[in-house]
Amino acid sequence: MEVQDIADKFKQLFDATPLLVRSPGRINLIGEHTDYNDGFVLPAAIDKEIIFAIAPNQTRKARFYAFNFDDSFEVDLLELTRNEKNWANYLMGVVWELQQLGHRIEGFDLVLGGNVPIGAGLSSSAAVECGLAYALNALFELQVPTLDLIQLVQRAENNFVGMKCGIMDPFAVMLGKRDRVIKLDCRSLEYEYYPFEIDAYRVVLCDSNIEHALVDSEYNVRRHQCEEGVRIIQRRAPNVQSLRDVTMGLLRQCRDEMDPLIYRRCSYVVQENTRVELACRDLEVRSLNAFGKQMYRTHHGLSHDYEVSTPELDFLVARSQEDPHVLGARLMGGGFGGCTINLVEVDHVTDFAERMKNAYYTETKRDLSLYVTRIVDGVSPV
Ligand code: GAF
Repeated sequence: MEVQDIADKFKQLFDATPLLVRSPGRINLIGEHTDYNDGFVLPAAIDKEIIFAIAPNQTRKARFYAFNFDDSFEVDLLELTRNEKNWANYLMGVVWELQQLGHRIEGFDLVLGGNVPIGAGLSSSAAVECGLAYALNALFELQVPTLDLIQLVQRAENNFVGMKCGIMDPFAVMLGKRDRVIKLDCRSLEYEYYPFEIDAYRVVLCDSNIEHALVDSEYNVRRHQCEEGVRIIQRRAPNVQSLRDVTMGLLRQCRDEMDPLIYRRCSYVVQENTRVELACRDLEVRSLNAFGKQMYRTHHGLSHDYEVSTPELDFLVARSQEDPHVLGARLMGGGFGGCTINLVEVDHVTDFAERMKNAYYTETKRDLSLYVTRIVDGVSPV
């Protein structure tokens, strides 16, 4: 699907000249399930995008058309409520949160569509939400600063959609930069761009084609388990606000007071925060080998201690680990399905893809989808 397809559809449905905006999906190199623990992450925006065509319609209504689903939805902007058309909730959530900030959103028409796979852990949801937030901000000259838009998108997903996600995804989608990864401190929201110079390698995503469903899933349970861990740790260390403030030494001191399951959840998060720091140092000295090893360690923690993997994702990572042309691999995003992220030698990407597809089919009788990604800029006008 091209930008032109979206623009043509808009013309056909609404007969007006729209503003066009692109909004990318994201990858995360390392730092998984750390964002809602006030920790560190290392994401980037990628060349899978959703295109928006939008124009005011001089009514009180928003009219949406989702190209990928060939489905439409219309709503009175003064009567926004959750709907069984789930895709529309991501859009309404953004409008709702803008209204909560006191902005009057006039009626508008919208066509959206793109190639960010849904449920693959590439944050199609943040791509949809950020694209609309950016587009409405531009269309109605609301002058909401970018950082506020990012936080608003997180609230839209937390409150309207009901998924208690962290800040990483909207941050990467809005502020991604070509050929850079973002080291983000999810507590202070200070961030730094790191050059991601991997000339001889490619970031390859292996999509298990098992759609993750985070809203009703274990994701929110993991959040609560981390919070419970923090409450127990606070009995000894009242200054601790989140797992970000905890060392393995302190956690071990609290071990006897904790359910073993809570201990394992917390120990994963504490170690993952350290891994982000180490991985950034690896990038600074251009040691991609060491960086890749951190990725494997992350996967081990996500699978054994945080328990958000699936047999299929474990299989894919184990296969990558046997391959001398892969530096590192791990499940990416919330887990329970979706993709693995792999650092693969550029000259071996084709062989890698072939081998992984065959092995995955033999093991699971499912098809594997592969995406060789490039790191691009965050949301922008087209
Ligand atoms: C999902 C969430 F939306 C993010 O906020 C983050 O927690 C991620 O899972 C896990 O790192 O993508």
